[in-house]
Amino acid sequence: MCCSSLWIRCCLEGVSTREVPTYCRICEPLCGLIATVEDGKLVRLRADKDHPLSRGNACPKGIAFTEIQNDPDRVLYPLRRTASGELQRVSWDTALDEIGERLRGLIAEHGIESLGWYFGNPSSFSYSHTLWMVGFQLAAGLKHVYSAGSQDINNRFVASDLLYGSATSVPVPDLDRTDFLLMLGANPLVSHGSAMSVPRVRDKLTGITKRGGRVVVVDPRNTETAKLFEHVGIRPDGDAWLLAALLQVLFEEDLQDAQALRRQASGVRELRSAVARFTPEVTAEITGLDPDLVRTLARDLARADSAAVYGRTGTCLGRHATLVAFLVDALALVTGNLDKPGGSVFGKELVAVSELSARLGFAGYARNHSRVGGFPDVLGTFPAAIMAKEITTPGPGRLRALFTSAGNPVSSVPNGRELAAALPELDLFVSIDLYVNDTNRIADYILPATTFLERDDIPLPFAALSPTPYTQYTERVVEPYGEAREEWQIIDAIATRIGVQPFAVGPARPVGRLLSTLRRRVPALASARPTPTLLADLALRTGPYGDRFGLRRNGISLSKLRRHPHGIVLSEAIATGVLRNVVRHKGNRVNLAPDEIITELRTLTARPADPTYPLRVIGLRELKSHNSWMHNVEPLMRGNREHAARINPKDAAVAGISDGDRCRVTSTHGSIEVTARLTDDLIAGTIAVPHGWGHQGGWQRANAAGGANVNDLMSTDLADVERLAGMSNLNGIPVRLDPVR
Ligand SMILES: Nc1nc2c(c(=O)[nH]1)N[C@H]1C(S)=C(S)[C@@H](COP(=O)(O)OP(=O)(O)OC[C@H]3O[C@@H](n4cnc5c(=O)[nH]c(N)nc54)[C@H](O)[C@@H]3O)O[C@H]1N2
Ligand SMILES: Nc1nc2c(c(=O)[nH]1)N[C@H]1C(S)=C(S)[C@@H](COP(=O)(O)OP(=O)(O)OC[C@H]3O[C@@H](n4cnc5c(=O)[nH]c(N)nc54)[C@H](O)[C@@H]3O)O[C@H]1N2
Ligand code: SF4
Ligand SMILES: [Mo]
Repeated sequence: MCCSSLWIRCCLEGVSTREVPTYCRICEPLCGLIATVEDGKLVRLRADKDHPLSRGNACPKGIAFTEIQNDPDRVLYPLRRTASGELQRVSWDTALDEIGERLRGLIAEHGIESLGWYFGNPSSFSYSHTLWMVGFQLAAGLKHVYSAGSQDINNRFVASDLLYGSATSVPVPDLDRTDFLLMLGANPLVSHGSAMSVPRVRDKLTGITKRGGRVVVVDPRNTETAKLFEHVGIRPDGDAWLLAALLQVLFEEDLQDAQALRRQASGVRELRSAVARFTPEVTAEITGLDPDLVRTLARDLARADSAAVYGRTGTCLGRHATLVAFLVDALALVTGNLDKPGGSVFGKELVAVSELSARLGFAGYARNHSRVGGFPDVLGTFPAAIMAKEITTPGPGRLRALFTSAGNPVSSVPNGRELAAALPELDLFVSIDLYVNDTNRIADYILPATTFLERDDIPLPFAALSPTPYTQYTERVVEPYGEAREEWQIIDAIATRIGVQPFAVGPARPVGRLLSTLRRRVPALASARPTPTLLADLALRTGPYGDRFGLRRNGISLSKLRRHPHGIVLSEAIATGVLRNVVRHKGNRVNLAPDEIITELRTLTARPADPTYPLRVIGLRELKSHNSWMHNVEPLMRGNREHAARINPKDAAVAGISDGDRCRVTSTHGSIEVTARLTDDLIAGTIAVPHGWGHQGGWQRANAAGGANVNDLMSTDLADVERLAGMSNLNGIPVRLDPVR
C-alpha cells in the first residue's frame, strides 16, 4: 500500500490518479522522481523538484523507466522450460516446489557446494534483495557466489582492505570543497557518477572550476567530461605507471606532506623505494604522456590547497586494477589530502557495515579461495570470469545449480560465448529477472521480479558515498504487475524449501547472533518474523545516524524517513578527521606497503606488443544505454541508434575503413562486427566499443537493434584474471581492425 503517497486528484471521472514521490534506482545519484499512477498503473515519471539534492533533475533513462514498467515484453509470470524447449507459464507453487525438489536432490548427492548464485548490478539498488542474498549465503554456507563486482569495483574493496584493513571503506572526492579533482577512468557526465552518489554531478564538477579550482580528466578518450575540463589522454592501462610516476616525482622533489605521512601512514619508506624506478621518462612510453606534463601535474597536485584523487571503471578493468585503486588513495595520502576537507574523504555509513563486519567477520577479503584458479574471495564473491570453468570443470565442488538475479552475465562478463556454452551443462538454472535476457533465455525457470517501483526501498550503501550525506525511504509506488515478486521473497521461499532460514535467530550465524542481541534490547521485536523493513529499521536506528530508539533526539528511523518522502539531508558535508576510526590495522595507520602491492610494483611490466593486434579496445558508456538492459525502451532507441566502434581516423585509414563502414574487431579470443564511427576523441591506437549490445532475449526491440557482444573479445584464461581481486580484464585488450567487404 502506498500510504505515504500524495493524493493529488482522486476519483476524477472514476479514474483515480495519484502522484507519488520516489527515487530512481537505475544508477547512483538516485534522483528524486514523481510517479503518476492511474488505477494502479504507472503512466508517467518526472523529476522531483522537491528532492533536496537532485532538485528537479533526472536523466532520460530515469524518465523512460515508465516504458520498462509497462513493457509488454516483461516477464510477469513464472516460466518453466518444457521438454520441447519452450518457456511455459506455471504457478509460483509449482515452480518453487519443483526447484526445491531438484535442489534437495542435488544437495543430497553433491552437497551445498554444488549450488551457486550470480547477482547483477541492479541488485545493489535494492536493500531487500542484497540483505536476503547475504542472509541466504551466510545461512546456507554458499561458496559459488559471483557478482557484477568483478567486472566493476571489487579491486576498490581489496585496495581498501590492504590500505585500511576495511574492505568496505571507500573514500569519495569531496566535490563541494575541493580545489583540484584528479579523475582517472571515469566519465560522470554520462555515467552520472559511480562509487560516489552525486545528484546533479555536472553542477558539482563545474562548481569546482567556477571557484577557481581545476578538474583534470585522465582518459584515453576525450570524453564528455574531459571536454568540459582538462584532458590528459593516457594510453589504456597506463594508470599504474602514471600514478607511480606521480608518486616518484612527489618523493624525489620532496613535495610529499611529511606531517600527514607521519600522522596517518606506515610503510612510507617501502613505497617510496618501490616507486623509485617509475620516473616520468621511464614510464612515458607506456602512458603515452610527456614527462613534463606528469611532473607539472605532480607539482600542481601537491601545491593545491586541497585535492581529491578519484578513479572509476576505466581504472578497474585493466590488468593491474587493485594496484591502481591502491595508488589512487596513496596519492591522496602522500599529498596530505586523505581525510581532509576538499580531499578524499570517508562518509559515514547509514548502517555500520564496516564495523559490524570487522566485529562479526562477514564481509572481508581472502577468507576463501576458489576451486578453479585459487582466487581469493572479495566480500564473499569469486571472480565471475571463472564461472563457466566452475561449471565445466569436473570434480568435487563443481557448480551444478546456478541462480542469477538481476544479472545478464553472458553479456557482461568476459567471453560470454564460453559462459553461454557452459550453462546448458548445469543440472538446474534459475533466473530472477524482469526479462528473458541474453543469459536466462536457456534457463530452466525464469521467475518474475518486481521493478524498483513495485517495492519499498532505502539506499543503504549509498549514504556514505555522497559528498552531501542524504537518504530517502520510499514505499512501493504501484502494486506488482502480474505475479511479479520481490527478490527477497523468492530467495526466502527457495531457502525455506532446502531447510535454510536466511535470518534465523541463533548463536551459530553472525547475522543471527546480531539479531538475537538486537531483539533482546527491543523486546517488541522478539515475536516478529524478520522482514527486510524490520531489519532495515533496526539497522538504521542502531546505526551511526540512528535514533537509538529515542536515545538520540535527531536520529533517524524508518518512521521518521516516511515523514520526509522527498528524502532528507543528513549533514551538510562529510566529517573529516575520522581516519583513525576507519583504519582497522594495528596502530590505526594506513598501510602504504602491503606485500601484495610492493610485489606488484616490483614486477610490473607492460604487456608485450603484438604486431598482429596493434590496437587496444576500451569500453564506452552512452547516455541512453544502461549496461545491457535498456535497449528495449523506444524513447531511448529513437534515431536508429546502432552499435558502433569509435575509431581514430588515423587508425581507420591504416585499416582502410571509412566512417559508417562495417568493420571487424578481432582479438586473440574472438571477433565481432560493428559499425565504424570515426572521431578524433580517441587517442590513436585505441578504439572504444560499448558493452551490452548484440541481444537475443525476449526483448524484441533490443534484439532488432543488432550489434555484437564486445565481451566476446575478452579472455577468461586464468592468467588474464587479475590476481588480487579477480577483476576481469575488459579494457586495453589488444585487437586488430579489418574492413568487412
Ligand atoms: N566490456 C565491458 N563489460 C562490462 C562493463 C564494461 O565497462 N565493459 N561494465 C561492467 C559493469 S560496471 C557492470 S555493473 C556489469 C553489469 O552486469 P550485469 O549486472 O550482469 O548486467 P546488466 O546488463 O546490468 O543486467 C541486469 C539485468 O537485471 C535485470 N533487472 C533490472 N532491474 C531488475 C530488478 O529490479 N530486479 C531483477 N531481478 N532484475 C532486474 C535486467 O532485466 C537485466 O537482465 O557489466 C560489466 N561489463
Ligand atoms: N548512461 C549510463 N550510465 C551508467 C551506466 C551505463 O551503462 N550507462 N552504467 C553504470 C555503471 S554499472 C557503472 S559501474 C558506472 C561507471 O561509471 P564510470 O566509470 O564513470 O563510467 P564510464 O563511462 O565507463 O567511464 C570509464 C572511463 O574510463 C575510460 N577508460 C577506459 N580505459 C581506461 C584506462 O585504461 N585508463 C583510464 N584512465 N581510463 C580508461 C573510458 O574511456 C571511460 O571514459 O556507470 C553507471 N552509469
Ligand atoms: S541519472 Fe541515474 S538515478 Fe538519475 S534519473 Fe538518470 S538513471 Fe535515474
Ligand atoms: Mo557497474
